[in-house]
Amino acid sequence: MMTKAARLRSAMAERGLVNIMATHSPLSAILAEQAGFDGVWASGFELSALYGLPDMSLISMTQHLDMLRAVAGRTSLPIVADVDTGYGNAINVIHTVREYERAGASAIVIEDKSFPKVTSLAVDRHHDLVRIQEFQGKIEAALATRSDPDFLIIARTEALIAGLGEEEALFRARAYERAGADMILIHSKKKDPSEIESFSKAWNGGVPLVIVPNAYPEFDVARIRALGNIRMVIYGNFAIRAAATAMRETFLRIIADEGAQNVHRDLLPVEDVFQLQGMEKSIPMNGVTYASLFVSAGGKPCHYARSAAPRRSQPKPTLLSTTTHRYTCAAGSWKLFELSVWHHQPNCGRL
Ligand code: SPV
Ligand code: MG
Repeated sequence: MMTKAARLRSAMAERGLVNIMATHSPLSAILAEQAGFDGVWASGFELSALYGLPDMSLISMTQHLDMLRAVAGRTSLPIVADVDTGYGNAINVIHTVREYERAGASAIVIEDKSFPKVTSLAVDRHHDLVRIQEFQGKIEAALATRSDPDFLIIARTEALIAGLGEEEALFRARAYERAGADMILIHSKKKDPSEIESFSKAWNGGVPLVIVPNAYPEFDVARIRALGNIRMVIYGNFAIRAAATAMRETFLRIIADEGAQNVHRDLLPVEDVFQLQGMEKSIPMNGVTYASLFVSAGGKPCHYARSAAPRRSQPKPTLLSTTTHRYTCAAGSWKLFELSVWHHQPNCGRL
């Protein structure tokens, strides 16, 4: 059976370009899968924002891995993990690759900034890069550690982000390819795609490119495809921005309207959330739920009642819950009330 990493590689080979959506939670990954994305990006920026923190190496590897495991448990999509600088030197990278592969990632993106890093899109921030040889060592360590040969090691150069220019970006990208990187991620914070288009045209390496068009969103799939050497596009911060936009608007409307009487019409009905939670897989959502009440006095049955139960009792109904109450009269006699909730699911039978 093909691993998810192998699937991701063959999707790139067959379709020329894969679309990867940023994610910060299992829910956002489920929605990305339903929308038709080819994979999810376990984004450091998104997870930092989810914790209400800046993307400045404040989120630990453990926090990131915990979320990645939760995401892997709820989506069948391959996960491209944003491991920032690899949490330290080449030794840390070895540990990183082992842990991320084990947690369910299909690829890692490791960047040539020095630790601690600051988010690439911040304007007026200084970005330090590590020496080329040092970063080559990290790539080599990652390659030597992966157990699935299809697990992708993507080298990200921040040369344009650091203001070092295209020559340096190309020089670094070539060095990272020589170290064995499967793909090169070239990032830019310029508000138009000119730097990326120019880099892509100048790139004569043998491995394909990855881009993250956060700062230059007008760079659409048609324009990306036209360049011919970009195989992966990561929509890097769109999930958390979409979530924050929706929450802010909803919360403000509830305050302004003095209630949820208007805004609820524009929100997903709770039944849709049940579906996203996979509730129908664990609790019967169709069929008939009914209750039975059994009363006994002094140990002898004296009353039995049942709400609208189905006529046919096959297949057997499922007992969801039973609660028992003992009621003692002043004279000392007692009655036992037993309330049971049953579910009859005609097509699926028992849970
Ligand atoms: C992320 O999503 O964490 C990224 C992309 O690394 S960016 O924030 O644009 O640097
Ligand atoms: Mg990041």
